Amino acid sequence: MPGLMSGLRERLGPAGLVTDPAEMAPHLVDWRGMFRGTALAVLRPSSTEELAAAVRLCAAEGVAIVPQGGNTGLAGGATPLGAAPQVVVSLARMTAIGPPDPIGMVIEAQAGCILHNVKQAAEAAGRLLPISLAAEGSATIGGIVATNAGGVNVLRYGMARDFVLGLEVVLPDGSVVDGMRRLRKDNAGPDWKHLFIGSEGAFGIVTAAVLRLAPLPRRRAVALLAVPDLAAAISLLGLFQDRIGEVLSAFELISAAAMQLVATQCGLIAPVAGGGWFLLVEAASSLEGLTPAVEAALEAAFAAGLVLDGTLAASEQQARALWALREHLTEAEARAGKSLKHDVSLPLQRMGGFLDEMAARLSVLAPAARVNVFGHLGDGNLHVNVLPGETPPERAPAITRMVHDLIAAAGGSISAEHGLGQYRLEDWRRLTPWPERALSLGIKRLLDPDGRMNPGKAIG
Ligand code: FAD
Ligand code: 2HG
Ligand code: ZN
Repeated sequence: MPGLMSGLRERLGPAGLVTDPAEMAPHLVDWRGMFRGTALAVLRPSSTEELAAAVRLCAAEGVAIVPQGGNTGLAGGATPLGAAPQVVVSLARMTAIGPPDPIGMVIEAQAGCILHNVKQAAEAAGRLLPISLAAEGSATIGGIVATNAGGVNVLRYGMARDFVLGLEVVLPDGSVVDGMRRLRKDNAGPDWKHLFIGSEGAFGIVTAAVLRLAPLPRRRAVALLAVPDLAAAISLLGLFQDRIGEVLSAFELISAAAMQLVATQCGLIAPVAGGGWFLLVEAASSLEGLTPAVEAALEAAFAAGLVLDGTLAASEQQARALWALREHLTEAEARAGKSLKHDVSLPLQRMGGFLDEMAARLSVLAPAARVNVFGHLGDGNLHVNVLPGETPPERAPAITRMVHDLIAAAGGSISAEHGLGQYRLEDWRRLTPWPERALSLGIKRLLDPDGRMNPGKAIG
């Protein structure tokens, strides 16, 4: 398509159009190397206007668009399929961060900003952007919004959706919708921004966001606890909700197997004697009574026989070391081999039954496989990842189908926080009842009638 390429080159300049195969290569594969595709080019616009002009040129030629942020997604959403002519649009050059407003409690950022940098800017003004995940050094605001990312603080603060006050988006026809309002209250018309939050690039391209900030807690208490079983972990969640619920900011579950992987693959050793499960618990507040309140809750937990062993970090350095165990779980798993990821949520009371049934079925389907479970227990979200070992690769789809079928039967979700991408689309089709699927497909048709936004991902 020489006409399109010369138009794009003219509009984006040499820094904005990448066609060299070596330079394009990292944009055509996800970070785990699970999904690969092809594209005509990688576009790197430096402004919303440039991006919109490029989208119009693509629309005129019927070329599909795959938005890409930090490429840390875990569902293949940012990897082009290459079935139809398509370009990757990287937001990497759109990185402006506005000055935080500490009284209005907002910050503005372009879509290509790294999450960590926006958090730092907020913290410099004494405020918190409470979206926290191990990939925050690479994940971008556009990707965070487009996946409605979760992370380790959802229990207290909510998902990305809860922090988006305003959005700017480029629609598939190249028109720009400027909704960068800084309002907590805005009932003037439908709140269309929520269609784009979590839409994984299937409706349009997010170019900037106004994000709500929270007060920055000046103190935190971080504990690592070993518990005998999942029932004890769930009871402990109730105990902490009763006693320190207002300040509970993370309640993370780590299986003994996952902790073992962090030790063997990353050399990080838990300072607590193992039970079946570990919990990483964080409470945060600026109020002085935080640590005594957490200590009292821990005493009650030990007295109730819910905890086998535990440690409360005595310094910020120790707190960071405990968090490092949690933050290395994905890396440790990746070092152990290519796993089958299952990012599920389900009602807490059904979690134990689901895990038992899943283990039983897996032992028949893939006896050589190992399960690596961890997750955000406080949100009912488990990462039930399967390391296949010597299992024949052709059995992978059956394993994932089995896990997703059990989740559907338990009234859960097959994508709690990572999105459908290309990885879960088929199972979403299979498991979503028609009226609900028809609704999603109708919205897709309305916003992207030619089906050129991230085809084969998220919706279809
Ligand atoms: P990408 O991977 O580039 O893209 C993700 C999706 O968003 C794709 O469908 C893409 O097309 C679309 N997209 C990207 N930018 C835009 C845009 N500007 N406009 C429209 N669509 C766009 N996720 C969680 O929810 N919770 C976690 O705790 C968590 N932890 C992680 C830990 C590790 C170590 C890793 C590697 C990943 C983790 N993730 C987690 C997944 C991932 O980091 C998030 O999904 C993140 O939001 C992706 O951001 P990104 O900029 O890398 O997006
Ligand atoms: C996390 O909770 C992320 O750390 C990644 O959502 C989960 O690696 C995974 O499966
Ligand atoms: Zn997670």
